Amino acid sequence: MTRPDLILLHAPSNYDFREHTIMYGPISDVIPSTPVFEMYPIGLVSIGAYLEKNGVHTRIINIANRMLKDPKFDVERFVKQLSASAFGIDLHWLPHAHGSLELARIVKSLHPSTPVIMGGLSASYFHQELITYPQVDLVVRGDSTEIPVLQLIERIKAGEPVDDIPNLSWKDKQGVAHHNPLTTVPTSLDEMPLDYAYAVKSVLKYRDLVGITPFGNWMRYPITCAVTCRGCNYDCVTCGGSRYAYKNSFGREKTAYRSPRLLVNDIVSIQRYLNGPVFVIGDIRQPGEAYADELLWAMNAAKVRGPIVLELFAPAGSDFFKRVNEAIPNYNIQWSPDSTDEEVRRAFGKGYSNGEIENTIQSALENDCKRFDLFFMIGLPKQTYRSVMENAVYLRALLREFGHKKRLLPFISPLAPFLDPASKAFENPEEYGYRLSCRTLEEHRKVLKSPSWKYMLNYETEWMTKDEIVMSTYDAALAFNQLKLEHGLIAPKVAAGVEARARGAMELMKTIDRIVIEHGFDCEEIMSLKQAADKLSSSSICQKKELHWPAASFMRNAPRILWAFATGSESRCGA
Ligand code: B12
Repeated sequence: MTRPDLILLHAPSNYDFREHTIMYGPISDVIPSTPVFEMYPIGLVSIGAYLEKNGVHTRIINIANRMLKDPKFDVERFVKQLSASAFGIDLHWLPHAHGSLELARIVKSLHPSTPVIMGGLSASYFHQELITYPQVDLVVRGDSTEIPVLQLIERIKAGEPVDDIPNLSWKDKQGVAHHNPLTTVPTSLDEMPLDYAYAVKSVLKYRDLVGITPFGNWMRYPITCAVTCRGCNYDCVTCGGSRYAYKNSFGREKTAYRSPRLLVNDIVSIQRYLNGPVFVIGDIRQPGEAYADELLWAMNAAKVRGPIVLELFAPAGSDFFKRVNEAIPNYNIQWSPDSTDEEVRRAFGKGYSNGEIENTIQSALENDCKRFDLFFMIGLPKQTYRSVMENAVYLRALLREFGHKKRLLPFISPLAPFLDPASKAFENPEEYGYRLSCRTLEEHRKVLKSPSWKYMLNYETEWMTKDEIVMSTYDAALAFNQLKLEHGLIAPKVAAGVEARARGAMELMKTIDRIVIEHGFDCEEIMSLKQAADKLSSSSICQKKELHWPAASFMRNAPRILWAFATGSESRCGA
């Protein structure tokens, strides 16, 4: 088996999730991962593919998924037998602060002379603090690290100095940290394909399927994504991927895009292997109508027939959906207006009206949109308990109008566990009505060891305490659940399951609070709740499957994968 030059590892959110009682609650109910956030950043595939193309052997190992799949999986034993010129660990999402640092500590203790590299948006934001941890040798900063990582690994392999590599934070022999300028910020993504062929080849090369599996349930639900952009033109107040965040913390002046025809190549290439939905990240109108038109034209020419999910960042009219429908027959929409309270939505940075939301939904449904998912959030500026509950009142009217088509699905979830670092609200909490209880990386690492998601929250607002954020989440979820049941959007059995888990979760949260007041976090009483906490930490605000678009399982895709290999993995869109 080839010895990799670089091994990229992904850690669970809290490394000790298999032993400790952690009532994660609903923090991952509306994403594919479980609460340990076992999904790795898709950028690891991008780095791996770029390095392999340049002759650097790169292997991805999803340690979190291995730990999840096998309760007896011995991380230390496994890591000990690995060999590479360098190890990379993502600290992309801040909820990995505990797991990523712990995994880095284990790697460093078992391979003291092999460099440990960290990267991702949170690693970039906290680079000055991160580099001071003894288990961290190097941090590659920025939203696009393919080029500096390649340079770094080549230098490491050649035993040459790394002191002039862009975007790099490093330590000299005395342990003093240096931070090279963040100058590699590509203005186009045309040199960076998200090449899934790399992942497929890697399975064969390293004979490891579990290790590269993106998340626990992926074999049954093989969803993939295509990335239109890095950066964003919008400025949502709590988003660590907003224009403000990219400009101030990740050195990005302008959003970078991937050309429409190359993006279609990416999608066609994915659909050669898999029949699952492809999530197109970033509103395709963001670079302008001409981009959207060219992309749709190219998708049509390439006969993209599998399910495609498009994101909206702003309202859209009939003309847009008509063009989408003509180009891609199997399309779905995801949109996050976040609140039906216009004042809250405005304070959050989204200026459109409820009337515009209604027109958008109507236009999409009239133009054969297969499913329209509408997302709402809890923990926003100016949002009170009452305003959270009023979302359900408004939605009742909305579903009365559009519900009979059974294609409009609303979801509500909390902004949890963290307000994003680098967001406007994190940088200027008072200005937006936030009170932060954690600022540093170390504070976030520690708080991830809390017994419930209430204690993990790194914020509360002028309008809601942590308790209110938690309880309004479950109350609103119960109301949404009832609405979906009444409109036939979910089966009675599904609704009953969600209701039982939401009520159970509320009780458990209160029990944990009572124990914490009396005995603190680390006690026998908390430990005894582990089973209940694990059970009530998924599908407590909606059933995860409600979010699934139709997909054939990985096994049912196997013939397609073999065929793609037999006929060569390179593919071109018909455009
Ligand atoms: C797409 C997306 C998702 C997808 C995930 C797709 C995936 N597998 O990566 C979904 C919807 C599932 C998701 C979920 C979550 N997300 Co999200 N997501 C995004 C989004 C919109 C785009 C990211 C993107 O396109 N990246 C492009 C790819 C190609 O690059 P990349 O993965 O970032 O990797 C590059 C660099 O980051 C870096 N890098 C990454 N890892 C490593 C490791 C090493 C060693 C090195 C050297 C470099 C490196 O190099 C890579 C290549 O250049 C951003 C917002 C934005 N506009 O950026 C939010 C964003 C990243 N997500 C965010 C959050 C909070 C989450 C959740 C925690 C939310 C939640 N509570 O559920 C979860 C966590 C999921 C999990 N781990 O299970 C925050 C992160 C804030 C922070 N600093 O913590 C962001 C910034 C904004 C937001 N609120 O949505 N997300």
